[in-house]
Amino acid sequence: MRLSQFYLPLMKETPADAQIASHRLMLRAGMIRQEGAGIYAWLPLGFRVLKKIEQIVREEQNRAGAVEMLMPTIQQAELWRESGRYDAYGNEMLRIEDRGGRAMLFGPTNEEMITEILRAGAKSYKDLPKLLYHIQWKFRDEVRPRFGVMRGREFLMKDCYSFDIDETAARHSYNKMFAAYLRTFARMGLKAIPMRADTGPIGGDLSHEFIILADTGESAVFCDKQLIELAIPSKDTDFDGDLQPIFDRFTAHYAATDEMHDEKEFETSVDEKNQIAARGIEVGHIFFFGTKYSTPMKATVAGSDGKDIPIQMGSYGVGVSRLVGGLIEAYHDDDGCKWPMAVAPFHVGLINLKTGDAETEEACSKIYRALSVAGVEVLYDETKARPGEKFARMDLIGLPYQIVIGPRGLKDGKAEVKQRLDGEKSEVAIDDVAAHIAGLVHAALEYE
Ligand code: P5A
Repeated sequence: MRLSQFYLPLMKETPADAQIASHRLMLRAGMIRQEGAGIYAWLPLGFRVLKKIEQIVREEQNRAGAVEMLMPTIQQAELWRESGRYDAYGNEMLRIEDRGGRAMLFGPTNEEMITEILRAGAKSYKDLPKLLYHIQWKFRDEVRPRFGVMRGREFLMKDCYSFDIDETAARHSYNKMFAAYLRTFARMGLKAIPMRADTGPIGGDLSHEFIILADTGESAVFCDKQLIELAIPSKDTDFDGDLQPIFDRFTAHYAATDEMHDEKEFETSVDEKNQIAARGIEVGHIFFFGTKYSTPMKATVAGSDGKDIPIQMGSYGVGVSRLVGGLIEAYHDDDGCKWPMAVAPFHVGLINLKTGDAETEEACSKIYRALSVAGVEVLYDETKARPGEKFARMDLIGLPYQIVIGPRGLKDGKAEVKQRLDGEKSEVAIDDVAAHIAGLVHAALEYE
């Protein structure tokens, strides 16, 4: 992509209410634009990161055996009256009336709708188990939308729902999502720790929040340091096999959010040197709530003896849009973002130091084409801006590699390469630079 054709409206001054780094950087780097309280437009650069995150989430859901679908954002109040949540959900629900006076709402979550969908199609115990998910916008009229996309009112969530015949089978579904989440966040470069959590308006009594540690996080959390170093289940994990050992390994150490925290247990079960009392960002939350929805909504299947059995359910959420902010909190410095390769909006930034100079332009075009052919995503700065401005802009948007081409280097047959993550610079022969960088990019995109 040529920068002159892209839309990258950088901001010099950020609004005073942008209190945390990720919010400021997303505005400054032209990733989002605020369109209302807690409502954001995703500008091209931010949109690319959002889509990368979404795709990793999708791949890991599919690997775990979940099946993708898409439910609407607008729901009928009637469904929520069936479960009893229409009134219980309170002011966080955005209620709408259509022209016929029917009560509608913008979905804050989809337990009711998916239960209605499954109840219509699954009749026998042979139709279970099922794991269904979608990636769809939600609306919650939060009291205090803040920190940009971190706590928005409109936000993108992946929500998966499990349907099982009994509690043992439901636990297996829970474990599938538990393991899939460990993989999902690790692939993005995040250490997300599963913690015992409160279930709030979703319900049930088994629940884990996946938390990344960050000083700017909204949750107070307590855990054992050893959790940070545990090995993540690998690509060849058999999701139909026994996943209990994975669950057991990650729940053997103390980890709880504020609401579930037991100070006494924490102090007695965790070595003092391993005690972490910190703040964190909730990037995912999984729930097992049994028949909380299936009983009132009469979602049953016929068992092998012909008797009706209420379906055992769970739900599993990932904050896809929140993760964009969460990733910046984990990966930035004073100059800007430092994207891990897997979620970077482009893999490489190519800087032409002397736009208008025929030789420099030809060298850049050649590298640009070679990288594109090799499947590398390049943002090519061929604008007329001053070099200083180009460097600052590239640092701000934080692409993992920068290739800098100017007449001086060209004379020696050299390109300068900078790695954004550690700031390390090196010189590479101009004829080799495309292949060299393509190799590094492809290696960084590989995962376990
Ligand atoms: C699980 C899936 C649920 O809604 N129902 C379907 C269950 N869980 S949850 O914890 O309430 O939300 C799941 C994840 O969504 C993100 N999230 C938000 N992101 C941005 N702004 C918000 N206001 C917001 N609220 C929730 C979180 O990452 C949460 O873990």
